[in-house]
Amino acid sequence: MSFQSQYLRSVYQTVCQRNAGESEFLQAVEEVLESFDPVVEKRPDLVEAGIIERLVEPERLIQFRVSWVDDKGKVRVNRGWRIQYNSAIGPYKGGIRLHPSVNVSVLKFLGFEQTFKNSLTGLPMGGAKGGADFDPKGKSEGEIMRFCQSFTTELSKHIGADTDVPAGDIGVGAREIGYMFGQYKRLNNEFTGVLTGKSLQSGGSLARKEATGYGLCYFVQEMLSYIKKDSFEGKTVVISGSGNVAIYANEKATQLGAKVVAMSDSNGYIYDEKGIDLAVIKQIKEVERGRIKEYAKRVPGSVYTEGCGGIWSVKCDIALPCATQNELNGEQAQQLVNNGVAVVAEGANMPSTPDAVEIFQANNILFSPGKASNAGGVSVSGLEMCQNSMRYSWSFEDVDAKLKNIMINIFHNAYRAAEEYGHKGNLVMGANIAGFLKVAEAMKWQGVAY
Ligand code: NDP
Ligand code: 2IT
Repeated sequence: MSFQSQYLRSVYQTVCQRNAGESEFLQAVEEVLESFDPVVEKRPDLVEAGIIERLVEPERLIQFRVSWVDDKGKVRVNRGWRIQYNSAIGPYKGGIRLHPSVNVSVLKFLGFEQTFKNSLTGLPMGGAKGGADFDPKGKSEGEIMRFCQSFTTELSKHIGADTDVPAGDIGVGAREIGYMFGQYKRLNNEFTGVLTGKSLQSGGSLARKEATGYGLCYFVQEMLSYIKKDSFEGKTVVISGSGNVAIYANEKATQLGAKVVAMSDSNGYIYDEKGIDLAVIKQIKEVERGRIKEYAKRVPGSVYTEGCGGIWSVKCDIALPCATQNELNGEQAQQLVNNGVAVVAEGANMPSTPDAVEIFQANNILFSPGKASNAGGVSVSGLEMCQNSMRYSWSFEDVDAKLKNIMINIFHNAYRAAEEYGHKGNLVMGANIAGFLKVAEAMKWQGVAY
C-alpha cells in the first residue's frame, strides 16, 4: 500500500476486510486508490460526501444457477452472475465473460474498472460486468446456444435498455449475443437495445466488432504523436491474445504502417518475422475457432512456441497486451524494457501486474492503462445504444470517426488530469482521476438516502 492519506488507508483496510481473498478485486481497488492522494487533498467535499467508501462497494450483485442440457442429454450446472456496479452516470453497462476462471472477485474487479472506463468515454453509461464459469471450449454450437438461452432466462429479469445493457467479453462475441438477444426477445416480447454487440441484422452497430482494437490503436497513435511526435509507421508490434481485441488491434496497427510479429492464445505464441498474415489468423480463430499453433503449420517461416508468457521475450517497439488480467508480470516487463520497448498500451483489462506497471513507469515507457486505452469497445456499444434508440444506423465511416474522436478525447482528458493533479505524464493517475471525477460529482449531486 502506498497511500499518503490516512483516510485512503482506512478505506482500503475496510475493503480488505470485507472482500478477503478476492485478489483481483483488491488489486484493482488498490491501483485506483493509489491515484487518489491528490484528489483527497484538493476535494474535501468528495471525502465529506463519502464517495470513495461508496465506490468500493458494488450497488448490486446477482448470482444465479444456470442449468442446461448437453448434447448427450445430461443436465449440466454452471454459476452465473451480474454485478451492477455503479449507476451514477447512466444505465449499468459492461460485458459478459464466459470462462472457467470467472468468479465474484474477477467480475467485481471488472465492474469496478468498467465504472471508470465508461465515465472516460464521455457517454452516459454506468458500470457493470457479468458472466459464468462456463467453458465454451469444446462445446458444440447447440450447447453454446442452450447455455446462452438458459443464462438469459435468469439474466433477463435484471436487465433492460434503460436499466442494464450487457455486451461481449472473453468467450462472448456476436454469436453468443445473438442467442441472448433472441431469448430476451422471446421472453419479453420487445425489440430494444437491451444488449450491444448484436449482429448488424438484429440492430448491431457497424464497427462494434473492430472497436476495441481500432480504438486501442487510435489511442496509441495520439499518445505517440502528442508526447513523442512519433507514429506507428515502421514500428515492430507484439500483441498477446488472438481474440476480438487482438485481431482488430493487429488490423489497425498494420494499416497505420506497423509490423505485427507475434500473437498468442492461452497455449502458446507464434512469431512471424515477415509480419503476421492476419487473414490466416482470422480463418483459424474466427471461422474454425481453432488454436494458434495451426498458423505455424500454414505459414512457412513462422515459429510456434508452447507457453503464452514467452511472447514478452520477443523484441518490439510497441507491446499491446490484449488477452486477460495479470498476463504480463514484473519479470516479463523487465524483458520488454531490456529489449527496448517504447510503448505499452493495454487492450485487455488489467493485463499488467502492479510490479510490471511500476517497471514501465520507472523506465519512462509510455504506458496506458486498459480503462483508458481499451474503452473503444464500450464506446461503440454506447453508440449502438444511441442508434437503437433512434431506430437508425450510421455508416461504418461515421461510427469509426466518432470512435477515433472519443479515443483522442480520452487520451487528452487523462493527460490533462494527471498534469492538473501534479503527476504529468502518468496516465494511470490521469485516467483514474478523470474517470472518478465525473462519477463522483454525479453521486454527490444525487445525494444519499437517509
Ligand atoms: P476473446 O474471447 O475474443 O479472446 C481472448 C483471447 O485471450 C484469446 O486469444 C484467449 O486464448 C486469450 N486468453 C484468454 N484467457 C487467457 C488466459 N487465462 N491466458 C492466456 N490467454 C488467454 O476475448 P476479447 O478479445 O474480447 O477480450 C480480451 C481482453 O480484452 C479481455 O481482458 C477483455 O476483458 C478485454 N476487453 C474486451 C473488449 C471487447 O469489446 N471484447 C472491450 C474492452 C476490453 P484462448 O482462445 O486460448 O482462450
Ligand atoms: O471490458 C469492456 O469494456 C467490454 N468487454 C465491452 C463492454 C461493452 O459494454 O461493450
